[in-house]
Amino acid sequence: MGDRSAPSIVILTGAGISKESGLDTFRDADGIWAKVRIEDVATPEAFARDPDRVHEFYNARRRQLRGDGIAPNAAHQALARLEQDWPGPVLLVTQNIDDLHERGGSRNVIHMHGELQKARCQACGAVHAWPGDMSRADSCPACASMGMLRVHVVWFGEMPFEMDRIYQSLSNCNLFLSIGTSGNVYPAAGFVQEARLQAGARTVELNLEPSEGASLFADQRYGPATEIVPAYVDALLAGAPKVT
Ligand code: BV8
Repeated sequence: MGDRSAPSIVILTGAGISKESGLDTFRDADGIWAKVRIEDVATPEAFARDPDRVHEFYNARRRQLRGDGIAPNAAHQALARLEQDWPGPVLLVTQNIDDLHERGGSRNVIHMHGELQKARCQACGAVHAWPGDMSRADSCPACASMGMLRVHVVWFGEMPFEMDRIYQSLSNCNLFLSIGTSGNVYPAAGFVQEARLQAGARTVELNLEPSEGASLFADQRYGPATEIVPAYVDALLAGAPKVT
């Protein structure tokens, strides 16, 4: 793992990889955005307008994530195996705010849209592990300000995290894998172009169905993540397909 002369891989994941672990996606028929409006719960304006509603939305998702029966699946575990056994650098960039990649064994992970079980203080900027419910009655463990904590995620209209590191890795990777994402949300949906045009990388989409950007990928495999991801990782580790 990590021999810089060996081919490097960047992986982008979305909600589809956690679907078979029991977590809803966003845009599928039974998805989150079919139940609540983005404008009411996932924008800074929504939080300013009705913080209790936004806290409740994320408290419910946090309780579900920590609930029984929610665990990493074979797709999460396969990506951890790839990170462990691939001779070159492997970076996992996820749009997911759940912790199933880490619970599946992945270590080199960037949560570009943040993490559900973290709080950020809007007064001092400190970030805290926050496994429980969050409300306006909570004080910041660092500066003691009350009512200034928010969930440490990226809302629409906000800048995603670690964009420089992500673009740096995309601009010199040999293989770009996109897994379980619909390709609707930017800047993540633009990464395939970045990898192709900047690095001349091989680009592969692994998804249940063609995404918005399917035609931008050199290769596609369709099916449930728990089936197609372990199969693709095994083939990759067995030396095929060649990363040319
Ligand atoms: C920004 C955290 C400035 C919170 C999220 C350019 C053009 C148009 C619009 C824009 C643009 N640039 C910016 C915008 C605006 C906006 C945007 O993209 N809007 C969209 C709606 C048009 N983007 C932003 O506001 C971003 N910020 O742009 O800042 C900037 C610009 C340039 C460079 C730097 C900065 C911030 C967006 C982040 C918002 N926060 N999440 C939370 O979770 O509550 S987004 C959230 O939705 C997720 O994190 C994820 O990113 C996105 C959902 O996408 P997916 O994960 O793909 O999920 P989805 O349900 O859509 O699809 C699931 C897929 O899985 C499907 O394809 C399905 O077939 C598949 N699937 C299902 N089951 C399975 C499966 N696959 C395999 N196996 C299965 N079993």
